Amino acid sequence: MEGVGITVMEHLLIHQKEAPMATGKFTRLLTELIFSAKIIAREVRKAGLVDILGLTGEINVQGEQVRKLDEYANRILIYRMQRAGVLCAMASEENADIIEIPDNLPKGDYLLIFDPLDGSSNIDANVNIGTIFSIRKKTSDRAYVTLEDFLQKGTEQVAAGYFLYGSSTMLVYTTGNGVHGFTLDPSVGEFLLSHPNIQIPEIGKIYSVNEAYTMYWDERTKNTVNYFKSDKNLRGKPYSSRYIGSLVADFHRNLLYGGIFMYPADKRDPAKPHGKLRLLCEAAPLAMVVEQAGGAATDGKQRILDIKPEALHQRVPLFIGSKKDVEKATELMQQG
Ligand code: AHM
Ligand code: MG
Repeated sequence: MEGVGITVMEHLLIHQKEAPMATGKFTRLLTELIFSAKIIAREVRKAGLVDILGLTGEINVQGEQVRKLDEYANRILIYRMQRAGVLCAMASEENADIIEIPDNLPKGDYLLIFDPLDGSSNIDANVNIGTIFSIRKKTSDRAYVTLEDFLQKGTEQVAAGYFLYGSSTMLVYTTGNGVHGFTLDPSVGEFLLSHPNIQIPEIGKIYSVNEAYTMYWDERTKNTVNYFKSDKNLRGKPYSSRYIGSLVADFHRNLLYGGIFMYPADKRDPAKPHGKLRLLCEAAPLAMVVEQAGGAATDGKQRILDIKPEALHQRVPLFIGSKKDVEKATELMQQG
């Protein structure tokens, strides 16, 4: 019927046969995650107003409120998801250790890993930011959760996706049966199906990388990036350069338009030889999304989803996006 959209839950029910993991518990998890994201979206919307209206109280005129939004998003997610009754533990980009579910609260078998507010350094400039999530299931028989439960390959994810807080708020996610995008209709407060079965173009038009770090790259990385700027590539002409500096926003644009996002390793900080982005809460969930959309993701050598994490906050180089572009970048990163 005209004017009526399909909600996330309706969509999940329709596709339940294809996604046997979509039990009542998973539905509960997703419902609570969506509610948390709506609260975060509301606060993100207010972030701009804070400076203009000079609101006082918890808010500091230097814009401290804005910087604290990532902390706020983290607290909302932890508080609400701990009470969802379906998780056995969580891990957040903002917390050094795993987050347990208190003994007085009901528990389940799911593990949730998230980056509460990716790209948060951009909030001051009203640039799109987002929440990235990865959902897994505890594989061990132990009653309690250990770090080992989190250190599983990305192939073990049962669902992954992100909320994007932009000119509209979107949810893009996969349960392993394609990628679907939903846009929040603020008038009814529901995410409605707006982008069914997203497919990333096989060859893109865009390359996204922070080129200011060129002097810190090795020759292979320089060659790889140069490939996308030359006319000797798959397109026969240079790709366009687009870099927001907010992974979730850069990723989303490339998912829809086609392209490659690169955050290679660099020699800026010898303590971080593997690039900046985190395997568990950034690279692996986006890798699941991109593969489900027909794209690819590697660390320049191997598939992101096949990397067995060694630490909760492990960083990885990331090459992610259109299949042929990522394959070419991975090939070039092996040469020389
Ligand atoms: P954050 O999770 O602290 O926001 O950091 C990750 C962000 C990504 O969103 C983005 O792709 C990257 O950092 C940008 O880094 P740089 O400024 O080095 O290009
Ligand atoms: Mg991040």
